[in-house]
Parts: sequence; structure tokens; C-alpha cells
Amino acid sequence: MKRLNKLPVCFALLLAVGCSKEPEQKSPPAKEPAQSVTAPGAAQGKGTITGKVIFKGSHSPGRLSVGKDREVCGDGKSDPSLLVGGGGGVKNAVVQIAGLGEGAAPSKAAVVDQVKCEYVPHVSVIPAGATVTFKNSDGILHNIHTVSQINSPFNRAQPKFLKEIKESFAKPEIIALRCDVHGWMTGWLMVTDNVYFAVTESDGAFKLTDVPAGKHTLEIWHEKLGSSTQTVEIKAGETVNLTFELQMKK
Ligand SMILES: [Cu+2]
Repeated sequence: MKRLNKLPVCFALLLAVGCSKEPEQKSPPAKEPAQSVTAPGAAQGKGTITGKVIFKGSHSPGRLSVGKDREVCGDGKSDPSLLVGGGGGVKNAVVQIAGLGEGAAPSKAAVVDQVKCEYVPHVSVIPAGATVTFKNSDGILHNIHTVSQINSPFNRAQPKFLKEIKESFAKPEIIALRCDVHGWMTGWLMVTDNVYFAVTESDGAFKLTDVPAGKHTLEIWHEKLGSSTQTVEIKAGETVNLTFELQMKK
């Protein structure tokens, strides 16, 4: 009976260390004897996810016309809804790990500024319940108008003397930002109850650190390219590198 009881445990352990496939790889190479011992996060059972979000397709950058306040806003704007950099990297995609951090206290406050009639940053990830400070660095009238269904929408004028408006969003939701004064202004708030998230840089790169070992579901979202998920397995002290190829939504 004892042997039978132990079998599933042994099997699970073998899977966890990956030695059922390649038992010899447990020993580190002679050149780097300390690597497997000192890898970041190994002792805490945590690993790292790095990667890139790549646009698959042809893209020509768009321009948005500016119809008022040109002395502050400029004569025209790059369309921020799809920014593709070198190698096809997509800026402003959100990558997060689903189901990790639910119920955790908001980790940080967020700031969304209005600079030359653009939202900076264009995409923000906001922990549910955290305070968002909307700043107006332009010295002209804007208004913050959220397009939401789960959280109560709000629409507040922000004249030049009102430098900050503070607001919080209690429930996870992807919320569009609009300014009714300047029709080209768009931004996004990804309100989330996950604590592992990143917004891609201009080359499409992202990094998630101190991720607990185990199998996780990564969620990728981009305003123009839609959303998708992928399962990833993290092992303590190791880095998983991923590439996501996204196409235009049909
Ligand atoms: Cu505005």
C-alpha cells in the first residue's frame, strides 16, 4: 500500500523539476557552476517572463488632424492607436497574468497627464481601487470623459487652473478615455485586479519579474489588435522568453 501511495507524489516531483525528460541537465555546466544556485528568485520559487509583442502585417502610421488649440496641441498628431516600431514591435499592448493578486491591496497609484492634447501615457494599467491622478499640464481646457459600463462613467471639465483630478475605479474593466473638447484625444485605462502586468515599450518588449513558479495564463490586449491568452509555465529562477504575433482584428 505504501508504495502505491507514494507513486503519484514521485511522478509529480519528476515533472516539477523536468528530470523525467533530461535527467542529466540538473547539473549545471562546468563553465557556470553557480548559475543555477544564484539565479534571481530561485530560492523564493519565482521566475521571470520576458517577451515581445509583434505586429504581423503591413502598417503605415496614421495622422490625426488637430482642429483647435493648435498653439498648444500642434498642427497634427501621430495616431497612437497602433504604434509599430523596429522589428514590428507593438507599443502599448498590455500583458498580464490572470488570477494572480485578486484581493491584494492596490500596489501603486497612477498618473495620467494631458500633454500637448495627448494622454500620457496613452495606455495605463490601474489596480482596481487605486487612485488615478489626472493632470493637466497644458494650461487649456480639457475634460476627462470615461467610457465604461461596469464602473460608473464620469465626465469632468478640467480647466487650466484645475491641475489635478483624482478618481478611482473599483472593478476590473477596460475603459476608454475621451476629451470632448479635442475629439482626437483617446486613451485607455486597464483596470485590473491582477498584480503582474506590463505595458509594452516602443519595441514591443515587456518583462514580468518575481512571478510565482507554476502554470499561468497570460492575457494580452491591444486596443486595435484585440486580446488573446497563452498558457506559460514558470520554473523557479528561470526566465521564459515569449513572442506574441498579433494581427489586425477582423
Ligand atoms: Cu482635451
